Amino acid sequence: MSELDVTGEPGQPENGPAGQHTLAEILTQPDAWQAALQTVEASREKLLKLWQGGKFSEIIVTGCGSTYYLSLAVAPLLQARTGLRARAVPASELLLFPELVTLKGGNPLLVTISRSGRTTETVLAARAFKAAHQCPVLSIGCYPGTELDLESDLSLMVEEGQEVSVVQTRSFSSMLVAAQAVAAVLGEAGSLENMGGLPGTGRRLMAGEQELARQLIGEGGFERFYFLGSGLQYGLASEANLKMKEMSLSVAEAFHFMEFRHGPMSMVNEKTLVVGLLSDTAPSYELDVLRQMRGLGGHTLVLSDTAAPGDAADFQVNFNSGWPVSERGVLFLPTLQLLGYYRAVTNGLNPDRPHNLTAVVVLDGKK
Ligand code: F1P
Repeated sequence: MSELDVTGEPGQPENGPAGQHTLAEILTQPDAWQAALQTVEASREKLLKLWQGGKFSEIIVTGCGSTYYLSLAVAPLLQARTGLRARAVPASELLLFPELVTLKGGNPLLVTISRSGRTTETVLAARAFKAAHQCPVLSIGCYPGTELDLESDLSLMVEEGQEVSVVQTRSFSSMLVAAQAVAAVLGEAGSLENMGGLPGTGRRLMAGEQELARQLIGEGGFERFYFLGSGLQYGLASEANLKMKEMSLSVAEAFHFMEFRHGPMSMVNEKTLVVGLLSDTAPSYELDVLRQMRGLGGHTLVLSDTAAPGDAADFQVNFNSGWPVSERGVLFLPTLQLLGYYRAVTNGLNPDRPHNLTAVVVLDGKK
């Protein structure tokens, strides 16, 4: 098991080879998934006590940037598992327009997701939410002892997800595994045993994914990147888009599969890579979209559990996990992160130090 360089603060990369920290964090993330499962298992009783004591009317999931996209992946999972309406909103929307998010007289549970636990919008939104609803806050993050941790009624901290890099990779996927485990516990799916195979599967796939991403980016000559994901995958497609932008300053966008036809596909040309995150329940619709994009000259990379037909996939990664997508969503992430990483280094950029970005957005003077 690789040594996880657990650090004090995100976004403090020392000098050295470009992207050394980002690549190390991508490659070691399966170790952090194991820790995420252990963190949730250790808090199972507290989690069930908070849940059973709440009689909640709905679940609001919130974060910023990557952790907002993580919220988009987590909310439908919580809804599917618990049967309760769950909705993802950016923390700034919850902070500035709360009346547009929660129903009056409701009894919502707020789930905050934040690597640092210090993002001002998320901290202020959680504080205002508690004051307005006297409802508990459940937080998922990587850094204990921060404002958000102290603000929360129950915190699930995956310290092994901590990172030196600014961009979220290992932290994102470890918080996703923690959230998937929370959904399993709240949905009374029983033990987390079957998720225990995720780290080993992630390690098994990593070398092949790394080689495919390196070759695809190095030799593909692509200039535009579109990430398509529907259902549980839309949040992950959105995160892939952000990774490509943050690390490589490339033209990238995320869409629901079928939405891509309604205008954005006008952008597809011979220098376009369309990456499809296939679902379990609508693959025929999704593969038809990819076939159509190939017909427009685009190139396609399919990420799926089993092999996709060659007329829809120029390239593909198959996980062969046998698990439902509700439990294997994290397996999409390493390839998506590696695409951004190799695009950045191919462009002569340093993914450890993304242009214009800091690891945490703290708004001065906002309390
Ligand atoms: C949220 C965030 C990241 C973004 C960048 C700046 O941080 O917006 O999503 O990618 O790193 O901060 P956090 O609340 O998850 O710590």
